[in-house]
Amino acid sequence: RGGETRVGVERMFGLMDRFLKSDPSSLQKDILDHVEYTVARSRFSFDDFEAYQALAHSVRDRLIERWHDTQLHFKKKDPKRIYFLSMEFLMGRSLSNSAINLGIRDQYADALKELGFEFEVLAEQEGDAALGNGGLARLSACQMDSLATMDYPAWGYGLRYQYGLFRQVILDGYQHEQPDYWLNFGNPWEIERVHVTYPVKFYGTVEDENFNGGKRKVWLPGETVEAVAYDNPIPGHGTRNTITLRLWAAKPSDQIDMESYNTGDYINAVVNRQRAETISSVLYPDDRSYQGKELRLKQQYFFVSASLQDIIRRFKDSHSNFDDFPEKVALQLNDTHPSFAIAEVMRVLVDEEHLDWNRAWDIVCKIFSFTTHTVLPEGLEKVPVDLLESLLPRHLQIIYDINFDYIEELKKRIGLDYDRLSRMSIVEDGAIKSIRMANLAIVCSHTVNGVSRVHSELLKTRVFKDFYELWPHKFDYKTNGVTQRRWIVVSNPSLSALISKWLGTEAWIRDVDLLAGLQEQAANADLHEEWRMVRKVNKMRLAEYIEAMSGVKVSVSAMFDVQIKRIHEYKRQLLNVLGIIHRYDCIKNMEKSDRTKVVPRVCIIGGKAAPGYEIARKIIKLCNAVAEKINNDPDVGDLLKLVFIPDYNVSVAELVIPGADLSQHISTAGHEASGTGSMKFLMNGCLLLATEDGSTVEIMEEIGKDNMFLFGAKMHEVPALREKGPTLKVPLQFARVVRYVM
Ligand code: 4GP
Repeated sequence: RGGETRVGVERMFGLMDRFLKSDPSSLQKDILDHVEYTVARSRFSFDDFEAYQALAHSVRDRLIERWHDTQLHFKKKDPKRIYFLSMEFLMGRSLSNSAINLGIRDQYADALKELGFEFEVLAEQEGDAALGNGGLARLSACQMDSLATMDYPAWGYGLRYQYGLFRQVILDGYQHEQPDYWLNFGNPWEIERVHVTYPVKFYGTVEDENFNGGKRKVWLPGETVEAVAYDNPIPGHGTRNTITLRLWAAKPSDQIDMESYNTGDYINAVVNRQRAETISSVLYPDDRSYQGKELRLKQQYFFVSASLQDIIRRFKDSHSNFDDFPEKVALQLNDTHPSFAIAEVMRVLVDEEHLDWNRAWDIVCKIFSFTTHTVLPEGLEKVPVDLLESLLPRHLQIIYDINFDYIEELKKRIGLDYDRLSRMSIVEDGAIKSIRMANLAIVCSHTVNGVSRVHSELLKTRVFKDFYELWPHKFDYKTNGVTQRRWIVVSNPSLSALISKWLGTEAWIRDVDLLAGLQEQAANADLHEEWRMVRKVNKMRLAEYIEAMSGVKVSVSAMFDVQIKRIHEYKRQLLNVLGIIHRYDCIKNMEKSDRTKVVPRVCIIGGKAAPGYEIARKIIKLCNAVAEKINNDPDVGDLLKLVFIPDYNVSVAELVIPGADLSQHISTAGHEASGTGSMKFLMNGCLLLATEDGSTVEIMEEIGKDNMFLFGAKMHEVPALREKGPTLKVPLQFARVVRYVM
């Protein structure tokens, strides 16, 4: 540590010349240096992708400066830290967002122009980081941006999957899945921390050992895997706060198993060790149902164990008494997926730190809070006891012990109501004995939140009714939000400029409530005209994309009617397609003279189906089959088009949303926990056609009933309608197609 002498420190500061400069010629020099030394191309010959790589590294340098400062600041201040544990983060691209949040996007654009490059074009070279499935995962990404912007001392923890969400390719109308090896061309946004590694253990046995005149449990694991940290700095907007998203990758452990090497089968021994890496190799592509897959459980425990070792290490750096732990640590469970963290904290405190059980339990009850994202019963994870017993034998014992104490306490509170006791138990007896992860999370968390007011009501009155009656104080809701940084500033720069101009400030980029100031100009014809122009340009961009992706030419003067989200029965893309068939049929049967009254419409649908979800896959096929028919009917022409946009992801959403006139959020009432797509469309000035479900109820209160097209049955009407059965008639010519596909 010779550098830490006074002279050494002064010399270092002198050489660093403080922070990197962001004037055009410094940026140009920086980019070219990265072309030469990082990308290792000649500065006289490099293509767009190489320019993107150099640009990304130049932005990353500036991120790193702030990131170091942030870490140092929080280390000194030692505030309570928020740890957000999530199996999924759907980050999308990073370049524009980072440059904008650092406040130097325009400087880069100018600098690049002189070098003969366009910022926008280079930004499109970046692939999406798709380490998640749907709403839950994109919410995590938005939350990281907001935590950074709002100056929170926050950390995100997750998994660095080598394969993100599959790429969707449409062949003959059917979805085909292709692996997304997103790291193929390197990832400039992450920093590998070779020295931040932790052993994660699996399998083995639990033995009793003599300790302090009594007995204690000792877990003798059968397999050890190494977790290596990859840090992704997340910059806030208008602040130097730059927080960390730490993702773990699995590597074979350093501990050499002499046994297998001594048997002489060197090659097999190496190959076996290499298997460790499979833990973080692939994201499960199902949203909501993951029951009983060993690899999935391994992933869950792997990231939880590494994260907690890291969190506890950080705590112990400046604290010696675990009673202070709840003052310094808040652990947010993003759905039930990271719930093993509860048993893991108990294990570490009791088995490794030797706290007595009650003291450890007291600490656990103060540090966890739990967000649930679903109302669907299949979304509530269950882990078969058999599997857990072999994979994490000590954790199973701990969960049993927690359950025992809890049920005893429960009996005192509610008496011997065995039905209710069995419903509320963490352990489910039955053909397959399992652990109910949601029950574990509720019992041990101080707060359980739904993601909209309606969702929270459903949790209290249906999904977790028993628990609500017992602990009403635990239940709360936090209606989801989205970040305007990504969903206006990055994705719709022209609208962003328009808003800043008319509000006379950019402060809305940090404080979204300021958008309400536009109300004063609501009747201003100039504003309308400018906004219409912005929309038109965005529609042209989208129309070009549609033609490139699907070969369909669409007219920008038609209404763009969009439904983009995961394909799910409850989200009712099927109903949308049936509606389109009906519209087509009406046009066909119309007098020619009446057709002039029809508003031309381009229906756009996009989304991925979980590979094992047959009906969802068929909905995609149906959509493509109907599109084929309609788009090739010259008699209908521009009056109606249907486009299925393949491989829907964050970047596609950034392109589609600003160009939409109408967007559909037509889930069966009572099924969408919140929904966040609606908010993104809304902030881009798009009209909503929506059921009264999830967040739309609250959106309607904000914008007024007159500004939304309410659709379909209300929640209380749904059961009777289900009873009655279908009433919709599909026209004959399509009935065959529907029957054939479905
Ligand atoms: C989703 C919900 O379906 C959606 O309503 C909500 O807006 C979003 O989470 C964020 O809270 N759930 C999932 C999931 O994505 O995997 O359960």
